[in-house]
Amino acid sequence: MTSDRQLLVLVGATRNEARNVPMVMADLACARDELRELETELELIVIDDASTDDTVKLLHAEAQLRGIQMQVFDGPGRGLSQAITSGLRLALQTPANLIGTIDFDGQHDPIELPALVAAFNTIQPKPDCVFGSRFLNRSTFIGVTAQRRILSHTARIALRAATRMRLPSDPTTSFRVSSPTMVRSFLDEVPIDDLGGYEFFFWFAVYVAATGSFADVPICFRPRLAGTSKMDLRKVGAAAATLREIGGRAREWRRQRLPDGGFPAYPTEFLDSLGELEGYNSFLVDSFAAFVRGDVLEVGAGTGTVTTRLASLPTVNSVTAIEPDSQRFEQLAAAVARSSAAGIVTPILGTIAATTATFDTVLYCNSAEHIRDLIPELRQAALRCAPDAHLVVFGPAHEALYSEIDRVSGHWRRFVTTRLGRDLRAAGFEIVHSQYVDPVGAIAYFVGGRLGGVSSLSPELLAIYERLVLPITRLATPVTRRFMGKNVLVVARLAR
Ligand SMILES: Nc1nc2c(ncn2[C@@H]2O[C@H](COP(=O)(O)OP(=O)(O)OP(=O)(O)O)[C@@H](O)[C@H]2O)c(=O)[nH]1
Ligand SMILES: [Mg+2]
Repeated sequence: MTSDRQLLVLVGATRNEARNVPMVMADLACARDELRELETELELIVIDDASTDDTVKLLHAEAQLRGIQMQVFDGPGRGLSQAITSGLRLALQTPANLIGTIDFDGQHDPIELPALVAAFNTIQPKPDCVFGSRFLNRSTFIGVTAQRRILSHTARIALRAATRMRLPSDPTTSFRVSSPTMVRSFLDEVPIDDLGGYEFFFWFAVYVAATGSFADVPICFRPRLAGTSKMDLRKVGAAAATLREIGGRAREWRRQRLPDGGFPAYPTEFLDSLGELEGYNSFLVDSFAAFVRGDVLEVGAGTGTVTTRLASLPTVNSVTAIEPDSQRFEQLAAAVARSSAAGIVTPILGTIAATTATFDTVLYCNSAEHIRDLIPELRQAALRCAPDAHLVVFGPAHEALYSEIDRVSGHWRRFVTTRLGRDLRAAGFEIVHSQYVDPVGAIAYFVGGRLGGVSSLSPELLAIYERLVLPITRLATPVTRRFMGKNVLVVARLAR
């Protein structure tokens, strides 16, 4: 291959598609010839998950017959998303200029590949991904049951609502061509190891929309030639359950691409007043006190409001309180010196890198949302966990509550429990406990912060919160702990 030609590596996944393979391969051979007109060579990577029919045998026979460059690998046997991501990892090891995906059930017409590639080559600004869309004016979407059509449209609408972003017109299509750079950055940045079913496809679509540019090309979607669909209700339910999470991640990915996250440079005052709320702080510490014991590392201790309370818990031997901001650290050191906990607490100016010791509890209380790259941080935290240690993360919940207060505070994100769980697993933990805390606070925060445009918490507001909201929210938290609250609490330990 001369250097002015480009290489398209096309990744497909198969499970019992023997009756479709001959025709798909015949069409791929035509596509290969057409692509040569665009100075593009085609190579295939197929990930097969233990097909019990002749899929693999036929793939090899057809590739040889038609002179198609192809490699077939055994998949991890954990569903389509994992099969595709393992194929993409292999594609990244080739000199590919373009990486595509296609179904092997005949629903995508390989003859349309040149149109996808041409769009990729010619559209300006250059897209990071071209999506083969079933929903454009010139698309056709035939041989598909009404239920499947409705499902695809519903997914599209739900994703738009969850992300509040302009997305590709068909974010669940699996017929696409992407730049290797975009594929690599997705695989590096996003914790995908436990994405199930078809989730990879819309996660990647949302990632592209949040971090890069895309183009839509109409396709003629065909009926499945033969065999059976592997889509089922359970997979649809699992995908729907990730909607809130992907919505939050989408906006975080976008924030991470703004200079300084789009946060204002001026410091914030209201955090300090929260520290004066006796009742609020007791409530907060009460919510996770059962998981705190032994030698405690508190990362992002702020001005020490939680630190001194931790030190007074009967289960705690010592507290190492780390704070990276020098002004807050001074207040922290002063608060510790003033308190009866002085002998138990060691304040340190810095980040988690400031200690190499191991602890029985590592706590992030309202600090994980300030850390831009959370998974690398959690991996650092894992290194500081004794074998049976608890990692406790308490932080703001629900992207729908993200308001000006979060922005001026420099919050990269608000959490959902599923998202923290996925990040923690990616960092080597397993989840012990997961819940939402403070539902009434969530409503107050939504009304004040999102609707009312309140951008700082005045002492009067805080006093009202403490007197009226806290007593009710203490009672209501057990009822709403599974789905709603102003905060999340997730406790993990090192995976065994
Ligand atoms: N390796 C692997 N391939 C899979 C798995 N599930 C589905 N596939 C393949 O992925 C492609 C798409 O699967 P389909 O079941 O047709 O999914 P779909 O096209 O979204 O759904 P339908 O419209 O119902 O056909 C086909 O080539 C399947 O063989 C899996 O678990 N492992
Ligand atoms: Mg299909």
